[in-house]
Amino acid sequence: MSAPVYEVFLQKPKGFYDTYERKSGDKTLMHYCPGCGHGELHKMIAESLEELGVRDRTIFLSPVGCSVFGYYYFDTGNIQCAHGRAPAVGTGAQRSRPHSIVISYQGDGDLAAIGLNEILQAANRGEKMAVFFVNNAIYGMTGGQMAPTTLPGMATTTSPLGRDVKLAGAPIRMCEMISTLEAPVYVARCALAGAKEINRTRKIVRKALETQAERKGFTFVEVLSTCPTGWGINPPDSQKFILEKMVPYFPLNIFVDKTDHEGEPYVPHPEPAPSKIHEILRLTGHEVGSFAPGAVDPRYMNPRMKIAGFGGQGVLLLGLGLAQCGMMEGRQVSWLPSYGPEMRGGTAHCHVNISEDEIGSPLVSRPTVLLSLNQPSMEKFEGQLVPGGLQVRNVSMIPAASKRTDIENLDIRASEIADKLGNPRAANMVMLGAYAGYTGMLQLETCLAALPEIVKKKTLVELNRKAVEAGYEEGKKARKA
Ligand SMILES: Cc1ncc(C[n+]2csc(CCOP(=O)(O)OP(=O)(O)O)c2C)c(N)n1
Ligand code: SF4
Repeated sequence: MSAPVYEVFLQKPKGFYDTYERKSGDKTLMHYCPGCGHGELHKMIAESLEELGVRDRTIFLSPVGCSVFGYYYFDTGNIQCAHGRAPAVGTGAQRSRPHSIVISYQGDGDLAAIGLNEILQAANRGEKMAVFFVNNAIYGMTGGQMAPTTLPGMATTTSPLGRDVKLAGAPIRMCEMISTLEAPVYVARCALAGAKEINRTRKIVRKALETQAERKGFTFVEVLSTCPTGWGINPPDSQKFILEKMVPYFPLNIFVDKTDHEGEPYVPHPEPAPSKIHEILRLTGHEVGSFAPGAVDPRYMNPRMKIAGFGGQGVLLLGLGLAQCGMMEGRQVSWLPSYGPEMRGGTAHCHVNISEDEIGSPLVSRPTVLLSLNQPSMEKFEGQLVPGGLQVRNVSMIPAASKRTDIENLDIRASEIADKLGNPRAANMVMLGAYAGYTGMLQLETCLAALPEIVKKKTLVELNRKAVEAGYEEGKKARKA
């Protein structure tokens, strides 16, 4: 008799990414402490999204708290929200993309303290979103301070003698509070402790997401969850703590279930919204530049740029100019300034994206192009350039050599060129021209046409025009060489 063959599959839910990019070492591990409830709840949500077939139209809102890195795990749309503000962000996301499933995932500090108003208002309006409220009776991420849900007498780092309800009030029961409102269609409390309750939690999670898929209204699921680290209790005993100490105060219940009605039909997004800027501009009757794709070396396409120098060098204006030119040539653009504390003499830098496609974030942390207007900027930022990236250096202000051997350096005596033209402060426009001439990413005509938009003083337009042209020639010469 042959032995039965068993095949055991242990695998991550498909709702998760294969690798978690935040980990430089083991990309398969989450960052949660052993025995933490967050990982378990994440898994239940990811499994349900896959089972319901709605992952591709789900937007996951990460809070501030231990679960802040939700966007590294959930293979969905992701938005990281300011502390407590996820229900407000979710309102915007749901209303602008009504075909989406919006998940607001929040801790007790996030939801019941700083974000208490947001959650009550969203619940009262009956926004179509699934809120998962992780109640671990503590501020986990910041080291175990008292939360609105900390139990009476429970010791935390800010209540070492135990919560005194005379001073701190009694713990807030969120489900009971939300249940008094008219709009919510499903309000439940469950627990991540013991096989029976964990199973029940899985069903409740699924029910909340199903209710969203059927577009029936606002759902609120409070999950009593372990924080072994913050509580100073080992994982098995943490589960006992939930069942013995938390449940008596926070009874497990389905408080509201009004899901027994027809939901709104799922209507897919009518048609893909135009994403290319020239399509959008054409809708408003504007014609845009005639940039010919293919004319630019692919290395220079869709640059993620950082532009840096000292305050007064026109660094932010240079960034604006690049973004303006990109837009006039029919690309998506973003510009994000970063100021030093001083108006003059301090450091300044900005982030610019010029892209054929929609831009996910205006922040550029790994630039493909760096425009360094002075030496401290080069020293500070050239390490961030991706290998093979391009640095345009204003060598009038950078005596030192670049330390990177795996990038391309374009050296331009921008301040001296501008000085000869009449004003060294036009060095920023020399840099713009040089970048355009070297890479071919922006046409000279576009740069010149953009000038009146970016240089507000009419008397300075002529000087800046000459600066752009001079820089462009320098850049083009270097390209040929
Ligand atoms: C506006 C703002 N205030 C305060 C903080 C500090 N902060 C970070 S996480 C956190 C509490 C998180 O606790 P909780 O929501 O219970 O989540 P947990 O870490 O327990 O999962 C606080 C107060 C912040 N990041 N932003
Ligand atoms: S501190 Fe608490 S909530 Fe945060 S990851 Fe660790 S166990 Fe989880």
